[in-house]
Amino acid sequence: MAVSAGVERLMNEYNRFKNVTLNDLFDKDENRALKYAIEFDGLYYDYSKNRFDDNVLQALFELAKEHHLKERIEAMFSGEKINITENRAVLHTALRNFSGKPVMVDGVDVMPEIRRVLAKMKTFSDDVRDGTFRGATGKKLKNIVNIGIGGSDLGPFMAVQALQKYADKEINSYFISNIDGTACAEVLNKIKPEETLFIVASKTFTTIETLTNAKTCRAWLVEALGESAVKNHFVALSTNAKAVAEFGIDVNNMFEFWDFVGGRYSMWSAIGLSIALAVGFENFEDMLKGAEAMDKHFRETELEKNIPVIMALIGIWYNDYYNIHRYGVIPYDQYLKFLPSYLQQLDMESNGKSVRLDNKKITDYATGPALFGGAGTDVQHSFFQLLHQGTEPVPVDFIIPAISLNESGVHHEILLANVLAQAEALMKGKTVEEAAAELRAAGKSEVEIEKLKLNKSFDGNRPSNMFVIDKLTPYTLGMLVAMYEHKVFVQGVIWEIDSFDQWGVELGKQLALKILPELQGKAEAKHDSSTSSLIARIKKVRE
Ligand code: G6Q
Repeated sequence: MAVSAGVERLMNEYNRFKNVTLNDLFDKDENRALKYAIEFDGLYYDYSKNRFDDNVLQALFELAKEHHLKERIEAMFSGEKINITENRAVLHTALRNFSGKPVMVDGVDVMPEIRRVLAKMKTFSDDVRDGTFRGATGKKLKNIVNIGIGGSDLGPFMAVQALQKYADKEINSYFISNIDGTACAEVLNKIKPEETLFIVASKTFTTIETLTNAKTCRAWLVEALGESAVKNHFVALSTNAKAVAEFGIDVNNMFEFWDFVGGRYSMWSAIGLSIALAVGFENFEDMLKGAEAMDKHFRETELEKNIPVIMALIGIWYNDYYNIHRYGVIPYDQYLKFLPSYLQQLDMESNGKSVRLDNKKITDYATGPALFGGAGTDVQHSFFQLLHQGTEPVPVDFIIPAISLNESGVHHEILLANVLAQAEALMKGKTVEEAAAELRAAGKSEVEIEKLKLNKSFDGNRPSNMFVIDKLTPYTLGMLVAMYEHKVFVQGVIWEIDSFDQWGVELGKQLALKILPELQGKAEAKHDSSTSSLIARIKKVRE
């Protein structure tokens, strides 16, 4: 984002606007809430509690136009190789394309292959769930263990937790991701081999964590049931048939996807098999349909009414003009507890970059913020102190279903009251005078009031987005996730980075491969003195 006319205009807007508060904006315009809200397919997005006015918004839309956002959106959907450092198309949207229209990559329509794998996933998940496909001893497969990491874990894990209400209660879903042997051991301790299906989920089928965990699980199964049982108990999700065969999984038991599906964008592909097994293929398909609805909205709606575009531009406004490089996502829904960790990868692995598409180092603006979050109301009792009274504001997304999947007594009303209260409190704050008056009304002495009034005041003016979904369903989950995918994409376009590669994860992997034989005593450690002494210290304890 070199200093263009758009950037300059926004800098001027910032200088004009920076001291205007949210309270000022609401006092001035009683229609603000309705003016800055969008309703789409069961999703209500209220973005009025953000620090902008019409002029700021206009300048942000101009910035998007300056970056040819509409054309870039089209380029993504139509299969252009926009992941330039890996020379790949970016077509997670094709995985949820039910329009019947072709999607071309290198002159070939990818849709027939996508439909073929979806049909195979349907047959397989139906067969496992109804007991047509059984374990080697004839037992029903009731434990589903997904072995994968990063993009091959976080999406299915988050979705299976989110859709628990829709899951078959006879099926137990487990996820093994970490190389830490504890991850494997704790799952294997709970299950019986004859009732277990292992899904080895790895796009490349070279990832050390996944292959090591899969080997351990395979050995455990073979020890109990023999080599011939592998075909009934192991399937693979991958783009790499050769490596799957070498590992010892029949390629007939492999569900393919393709290099135009990025790891962290892959839960819509074969990587979603554990979701289909847990909740049934129809629900999995509904999730794809929800995402497709958001895709259509994103692709076809003018920028000014486009939910992911508005989210992205507001994020850019805080990140690059207010210099706030943090961002919170707080679902008020127990089922969405793991959405923030999923979004952490989506956002931070996509936009945590400092090299531009034109191959220049970024030195004069910030890209992706640090994202964190957790489920409300739990997190009100942990990090919300900082959100309310920390020295810097943290823009927050709140997500809440109007109707709970477990409406019982007053629980949901209390939950709803809390999310609305938090957003209001962050925005309005409490002046020192108000705090003093409250203390006075509570009978405190003037000395006590003096001592406490500042601590009990809140600056306010802290922005948030509010997303109200009617109810959490596979469809609304699909919509929400696709919405965040597109938000991340738009920000990448404006920051002029490749949101679809992840070179930043490589250096640590390389060094770990060097350190491993050193720890094992097979090679001599040659590092900086800190790393060398740590290796020596750990070796000594382990001996
Ligand atoms: C995601 C990343 C990364 C990847 C994992 C697992 O976009 O590429 O998180 O998903 O490293 O990779 P494999 O699926 O190849 O094992």
